Amino acid sequence: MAKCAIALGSNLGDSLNTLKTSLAVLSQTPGIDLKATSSWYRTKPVGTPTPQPDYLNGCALLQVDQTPEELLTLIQAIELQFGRVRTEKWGARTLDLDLLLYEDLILEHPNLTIPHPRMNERAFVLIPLAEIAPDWIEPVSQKAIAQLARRVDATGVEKYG
Ligand code: A4P
Ligand code: MG
Repeated sequence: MAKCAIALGSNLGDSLNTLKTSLAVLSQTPGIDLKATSSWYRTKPVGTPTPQPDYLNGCALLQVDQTPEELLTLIQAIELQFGRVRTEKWGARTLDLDLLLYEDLILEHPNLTIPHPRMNERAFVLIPLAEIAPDWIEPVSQKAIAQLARRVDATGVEKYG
């Protein structure tokens, strides 16, 4: 099995319920073990072209039998199951699941980049990820997640609940 980290985000609908239920769906998928879940964070939207509600974000660690491509197909199917409609790029969404890390793999395909290309600048990814995988070395920067998390501005990222 391979170790893998994912990011979860939602800023439409009953976000907390959507995030929790999507994790339950993932953990019930054959070949996937849910190993750890971060706290949830309420975060200010980053880089969105138009104003949007705050997000709820978190991260999870999985052990998987699936390849990265199989995982991408799976998480996209789960996004659709939770009513995600893709309108504008970076639009508000009921559920966004991103593949962050897969072992120490570096992959650049037209539809799949691992590590996630924007994770190293994003406090809403690194702060939850550092809770559950502080020592994981991000293979592009060769830095530990805890170290990357210390470098980002955590303004607008608050623990939820
Ligand atoms: N894709 C390539 N690599 C990956 C990967 N590692 N994981 C492709 C998942 N998908 C990957 O994604 C667009 C395409 O990226 C997919 O078809 C897939 O083939 P999408 O989920 O359809 O669209 P998106 O999420 O709008 O675009 P993208 O580029 O994933 O956006 P981001 O980077 O996820 O940013 N602010 C806060 N506070 N919290 C957030 O969660 N999220 C975004 C979206 C912006 N600002 C945010 C948040
Ligand atoms: Mg996405």
